[in-house]
Parts: sequence; structure tokens; C-alpha cells
Amino acid sequence: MKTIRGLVLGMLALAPMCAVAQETTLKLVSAFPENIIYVKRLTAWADKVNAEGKGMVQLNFIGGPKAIPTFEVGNAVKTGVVDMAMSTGAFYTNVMPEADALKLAQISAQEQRKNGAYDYINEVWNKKANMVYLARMLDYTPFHLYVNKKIDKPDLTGLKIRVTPVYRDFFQALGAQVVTTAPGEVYTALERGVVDGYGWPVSGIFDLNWHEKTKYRVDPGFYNAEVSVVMNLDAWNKLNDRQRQFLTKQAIALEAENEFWKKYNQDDVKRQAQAGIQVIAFSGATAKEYVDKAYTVGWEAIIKSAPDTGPRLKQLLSKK
Ligand code: 173
Repeated sequence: MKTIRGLVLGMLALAPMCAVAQETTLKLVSAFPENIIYVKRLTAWADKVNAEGKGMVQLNFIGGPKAIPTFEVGNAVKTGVVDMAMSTGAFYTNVMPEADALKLAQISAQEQRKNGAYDYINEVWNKKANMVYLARMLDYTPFHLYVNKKIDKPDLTGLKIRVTPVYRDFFQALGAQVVTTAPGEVYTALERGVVDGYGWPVSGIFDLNWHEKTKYRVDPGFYNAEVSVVMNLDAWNKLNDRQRQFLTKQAIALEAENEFWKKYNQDDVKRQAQAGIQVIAFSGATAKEYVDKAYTVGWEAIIKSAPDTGPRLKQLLSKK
């Protein structure tokens, strides 16, 4: 009797230690090339996760598009070829078109957690992409049009512009001919004169040396550039509660770092001026029409391609 009781007690005492002993290593990739600032911030975050997650969760960063090409990262996460990725929604519209709606958010990642947007995004991402939407690590950052031919109004007729799904419908609505490429192909496209310009956030053009091939930035910016960490849903479900809580905490901490972008963007604007990049600025009513058109065209495209989820995403992500 005594020995059985002792055995049971012993097992009970050991049980929590068994839970503690579960360490899971997750394979992580980036849809952006490794020279880009987002990847530096991702690997810094992964280092912190690894330091704090010893014996629990470890992230194994495999690499950028050389490991998994930019536009295939979404499917790799969906099918579990990798466990986790940093990407933007525009790179996995082939998995679900509404992935690109995150660029239309007019409220911060923190506000999205509060108003139910984050939960709804997860509901949709779980169901349609077999993904968990973990953390938005880029915020407060508009996109811009960069051109090498001078324009004096929002008319891109006759211009060939490099796009991703982020900019496609908007630039087409302004009359542009568009060419879709991954970030890794922009420099060559500019160098060969295959394109007269490109879309990109306000910051980051120095990371791949595009400033060497850029004459003008067009102001104002539009949308809110989104880069996020997503995870395969099955890999998430295989974790225990403690591991999931740990990753959630790390995800929220990553989002709390987003204030970083405000100064970074200001500094990059100065650096562009120093590099001789001129500003073509639309002002007054023209500027307002330009930005309004971006949102109108953007939401129309989302709602058309995802009529089931688009309207709710619009309601949750737009400024009241
Ligand atoms: O490649 C891109 O221009 C793009 O879609 C994007 C999205 C978010 C951040 C940076 C680039």
C-alpha cells in the first residue's frame, strides 16, 4: 500500500517537470531578403525568444527567399513545410486574397487586439490558411510610389511600375502598366530599365541599394505597410499551454516594439534627401483624392475577391 502511494505521489511530483521538459524547435523563414531591416529585427526577436525560451520553445531561422521563394512562403506555412514565417499578406494572396487587407488597417496592432480585429483575423487565417496570425511587426509606415520619370499629377499612363498585390489595383487605376516582382528582383528591374518606378514603404530603400536607381519619391504615402509573423496552425496546436502562452507574450512584446518605426521612417526620409532623391508632392485636394482613391480601390479589390470576410475586415480595420 505504502509503496504504491509513494509511487503515485512521486509520479504526481514529477508530472509538472515532464511538462517543463517539452522543448519544441520551430523552423522559421523570411519572405523578405536577409539584408532588409525587417529580417534584422526578426532575428533579434528570435534570439530573445531563444534566450528566454530555453527548455520550452526555440526558433531555428532557416533564411530568406533563397530557402523558400517570397511568393511561396504562405503555402509553406499553410502546409507545414515550415512552422513559422515573417511575411506580408501581399505575398500570400495565392493562399487567401484577404491576406492583403492588413495593409488597409488604420488602427495600430495594439488597437487591433483591443477591438476584436486580431481575433477575427485569426479566425479567418485559421480557417482559410491553416495559419495563426501571431504578431504585426511593422506599423506606422506608409507606402510610397517611387519613380524615375517626372510626373506632375496622379496619372501614371505610359509608366511601367513594379508592384506586388499591395499596389496593383491602385497603380492600375492611375493608368500604370504593372509588373509584379519580389523585392529581390527590384534592383535588376530598375537597372535594366524594365520599370520606371516601384512601390515600397517610406523606409528601407537603402537596404537593397535601390537609392542608386531612384530619382523621385511621390508624396503623400498611402496605406499602412504590414509585416507579420505567422505560424502553421497544426504546429501551434501541438504546443502545450505554457509554450503557447510564452509565444503569445513574445508576440505582444514584438508589437510593442513598433514605436521604433516612427523615428526610423523620419531618419530614412532625411537620408533619401541626402542621397539626392527628390520629392514630387501632391498637395491639397489632389493629395486627398490620391489617398482616398488608394483606400477605395484597395477595399473594393478585397471585398470583390473575398466577399465573405472583406466587409468585416473593413469594419474592424478602418478608423471610426
Ligand atoms: O514587396 C513589396 O513592395 C511589398 O508588398 C511590401 C509589403 C510590406 C512591406 C514592404 C514591402
